[in-house]
Amino acid sequence: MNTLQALIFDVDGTLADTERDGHRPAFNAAFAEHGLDWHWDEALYGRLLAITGGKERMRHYAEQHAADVAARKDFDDLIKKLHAAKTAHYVRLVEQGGLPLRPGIAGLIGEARRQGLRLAIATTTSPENVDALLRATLGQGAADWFDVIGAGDVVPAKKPAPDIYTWVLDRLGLPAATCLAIEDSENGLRAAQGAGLPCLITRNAYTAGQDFSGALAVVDDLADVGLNGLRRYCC
Ligand code: XBP
Ligand code: MG
Repeated sequence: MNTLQALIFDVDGTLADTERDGHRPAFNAAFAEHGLDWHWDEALYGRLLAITGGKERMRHYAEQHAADVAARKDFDDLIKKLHAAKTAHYVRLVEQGGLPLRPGIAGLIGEARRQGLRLAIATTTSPENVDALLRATLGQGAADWFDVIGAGDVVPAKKPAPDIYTWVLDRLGLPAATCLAIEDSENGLRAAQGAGLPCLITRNAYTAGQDFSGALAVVDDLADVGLNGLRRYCC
């Protein structure tokens, strides 16, 4: 039997409910700033979450709903500019304190640190966004609590590809079976499973109806689970 040595956290939807009131308004602000009449409402955004990665999501949307924009000669450049603007808006929203951690997350991280477990992050979102969220919620220097932070374009293929988890595991130097991935979405679960990781799901409003077959457990949040609860689920 393996002993649990590390927790690997997803960020969006897992550490905090960042999508509806963080990423979504930041995308909409970037569209307005660049003169696009695109508006992603809550329901549309929920469907678009199937495409992970902000640049990939905008590209997909344009190809499906705005062929004129997708056909522009400067389309690749436009996606880059939109994404830079979106990231700046998102970081500002996070710094204003509007995106708290989900219940149980701060307690779990504290307990894991006290018990000497290693911590890591495996996310599709951009590194600036992770830094801003950790700073705003856990305090200056909290990023240093994580031995490895795998984020954004460090791997070319985003979740549900396993690449980001494999990248993080390589740097942790631990066998997958001694780590636990904590995710909120089917795409995240498939990525973790592809890297051989046991995975626990904390679902949220956007992911509640997804297929979590193969997860160790599915919970609504981590408030009543704690580290002992996690140990019971795995390793
Ligand atoms: C998160 C994402 C990200 C964010 C946007 O997925 O899909 O694309 O919505 O971030 P996961 P960027 O939680 O499965 O990692 O715009 O920085 O890409
Ligand atoms: Mg997520």
